[in-house]
Amino acid sequence: MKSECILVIGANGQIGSVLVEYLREIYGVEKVVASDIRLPEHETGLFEKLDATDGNALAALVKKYKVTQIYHLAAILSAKGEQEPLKTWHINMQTYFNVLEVARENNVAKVFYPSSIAVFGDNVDTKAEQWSYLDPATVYGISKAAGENWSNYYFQRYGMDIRSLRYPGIIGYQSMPGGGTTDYAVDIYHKAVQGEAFECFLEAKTTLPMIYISDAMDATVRLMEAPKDKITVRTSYNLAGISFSPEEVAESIGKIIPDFKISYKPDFRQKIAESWPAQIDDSQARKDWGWRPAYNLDKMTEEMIFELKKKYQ
Ligand code: AKB
Repeated sequence: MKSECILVIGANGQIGSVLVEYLREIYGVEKVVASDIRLPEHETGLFEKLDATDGNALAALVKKYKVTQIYHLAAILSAKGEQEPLKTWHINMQTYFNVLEVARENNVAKVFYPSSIAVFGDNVDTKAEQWSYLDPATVYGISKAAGENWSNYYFQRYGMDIRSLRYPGIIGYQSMPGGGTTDYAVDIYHKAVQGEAFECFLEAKTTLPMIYISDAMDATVRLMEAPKDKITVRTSYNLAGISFSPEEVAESIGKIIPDFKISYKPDFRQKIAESWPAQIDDSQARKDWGWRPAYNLDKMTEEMIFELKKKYQ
């Protein structure tokens, strides 16, 4: 067991709730402190209620547990962020500034910052390269692009070890996403398994980069565990899993649930999706710290349906 104390901020969200369990398996239950502004449905270890816009409260937690690593997952996502742009900017940036400053003042050894494919905009045609131009179209994307640059600034200026991934849409059976443009790709499986038809808020052929939750967890911890000299990107690494459209995921589900039905009613999220690339080039992550995804679309579909069937039985 490693001698670490890891603080996860935003631990009750889609990624956080799975990551906390994953980290506890690796480092030990007592080494991972989960925190969130909301109380968890069930506590499975140390939990602290935290509003991460309150820097003093965050500093007190870091001191109390002698935190050595922070995973900062709290953020308002792309679709929800468009409803209240200035509030989204405030929450996404203030929480990250608090993390950066508290980590600096308390010599926290490593920080994980989740960025997103939302940092890319219309300037990228189909495939986003590691160093493609960033012209995000949403306030969420603008905040993530700014956060990436602040990560690099704290690395350059203070030598802080901050590591980051540009997550695609994450698909998992354990938790529900909230407020994102890629959320349909989780919801579709829940409807299919419950024998319901699915109305999709994106058009049939809108291809977006996605990743299965197990691959996302593997990539996250692999990045955080990589030797420091292997990390050549201090803004954020492109990360790719599987790119697919609503029509393709429906077809994959149809191989297991043949009477599954999908219809399309695009809303404001279509425009957000169209501003994002369809493909991500993650060759830098592969080269630097050995990243490889294990899941393709059909393999992910099989596991999603198998796990969700158990849940709804
Ligand atoms: C969203 O849809 O906003 C997120 C993301 C791609 O960052 N899932």
